[in-house]
Amino acid sequence: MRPLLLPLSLCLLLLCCGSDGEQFYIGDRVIKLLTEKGSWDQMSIACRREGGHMIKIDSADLMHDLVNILKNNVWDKANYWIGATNVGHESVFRWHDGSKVKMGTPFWGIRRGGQEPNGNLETCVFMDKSNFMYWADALCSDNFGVLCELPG
Ligand SMILES: [Ca+2]
Repeated sequence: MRPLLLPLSLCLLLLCCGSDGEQFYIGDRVIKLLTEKGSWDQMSIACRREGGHMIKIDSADLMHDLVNILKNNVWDKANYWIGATNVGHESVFRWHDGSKVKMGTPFWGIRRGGQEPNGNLETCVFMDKSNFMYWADALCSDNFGVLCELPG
């Protein structure tokens, strides 16, 4: 029994506590996708636990490369929080460093004829699996995965 038990417990350990993330690189940026789900605040803490912060997507090139990687690895079947929020910033969305989030194409999605962000109460930003990973705002209490950026 013992030789069977050991691999079984190892499997359980991996299921329980093993890596639930995928790390990859875009240029010199180190990005980690966490598949565990939580609120925007919870996943912000999860990124800090990894030693980084929620990803800041400040260029169309980075957005393009990121969406390609998500699609090519079939990681585009889940929603992921990114580091943009307008909590405490009124109508302006900002990144963790206080810089302004770019609006419009090629970042934000368009749905039902309306441009995201579209919600007064929706103040946290995620990459939307149902809209080609373009961004949308959502209630910060929604449960999504997260994209973190780690120090290079
Ligand atoms: Ca929205």
